[in-house]
Amino acid sequence: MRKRIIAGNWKMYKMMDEAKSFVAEVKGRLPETELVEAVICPPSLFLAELVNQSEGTSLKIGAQTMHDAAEGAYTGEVSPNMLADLNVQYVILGHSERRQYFNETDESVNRKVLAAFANGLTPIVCVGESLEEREGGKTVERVALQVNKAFEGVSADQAKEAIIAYEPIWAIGTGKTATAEDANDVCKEIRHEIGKLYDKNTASAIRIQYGGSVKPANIGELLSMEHIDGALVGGASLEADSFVKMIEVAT
Ligand code: G2H
Repeated sequence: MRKRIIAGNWKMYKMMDEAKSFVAEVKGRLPETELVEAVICPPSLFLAELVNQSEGTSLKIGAQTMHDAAEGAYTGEVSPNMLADLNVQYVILGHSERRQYFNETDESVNRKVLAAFANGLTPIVCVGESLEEREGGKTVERVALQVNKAFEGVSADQAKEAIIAYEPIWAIGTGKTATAEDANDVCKEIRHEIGKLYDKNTASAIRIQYGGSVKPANIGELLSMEHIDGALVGGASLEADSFVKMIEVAT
């Protein structure tokens, strides 16, 4: 059985005090369970503080992006080994906002996925189609291509540990959610693609999240689907109550 994973993607929200209050509140309220992982991905400025604050609890901390190089003249960037050095465990890679506003491509996402594994970080690899691609019947083709490129050079053992987040771009921050059935259909195709790239064991081990306007009211239905193992949550992960509620529903 795959362990569920609910990850909050805070994007560029919160001040340090708010981030610390959130963790202080949430860490005491998370249900004791082996069935669900709870992850918060804050802005990189807060990572060190939140890793320290959540030490010894079940709350895990992830980054929202990183560079693929170990070091270098890359103004403004953080490296995979810097994240690993802080004991950050997860890193979101290839989020559609990174692809749209920061020129990330399937190739750069692949380099980052390889760098994440090389540094002991678990990548949350985001894939998803635009509204135009969905309406043109190109969803599966687009997502399959993203998966194939992202996993180039990744071993089966590594792939088993990876997380894929399926986020249809048209459902991000818009209040529109794909129906649970539609989301499940695409997650099933993603699993199928992993099966073709590797084998059945890898396909059944890899965890696939759905993302895009997930909230306490709809997470239960999404998680009831066979191929949806968790959620990548933006807006609804910013409030402690709502984040804890989603973990409770997942448990
Ligand atoms: C999609 C998601 C989190 P939201 O980007 O990655 O954000 O839940 O606000 O749609």
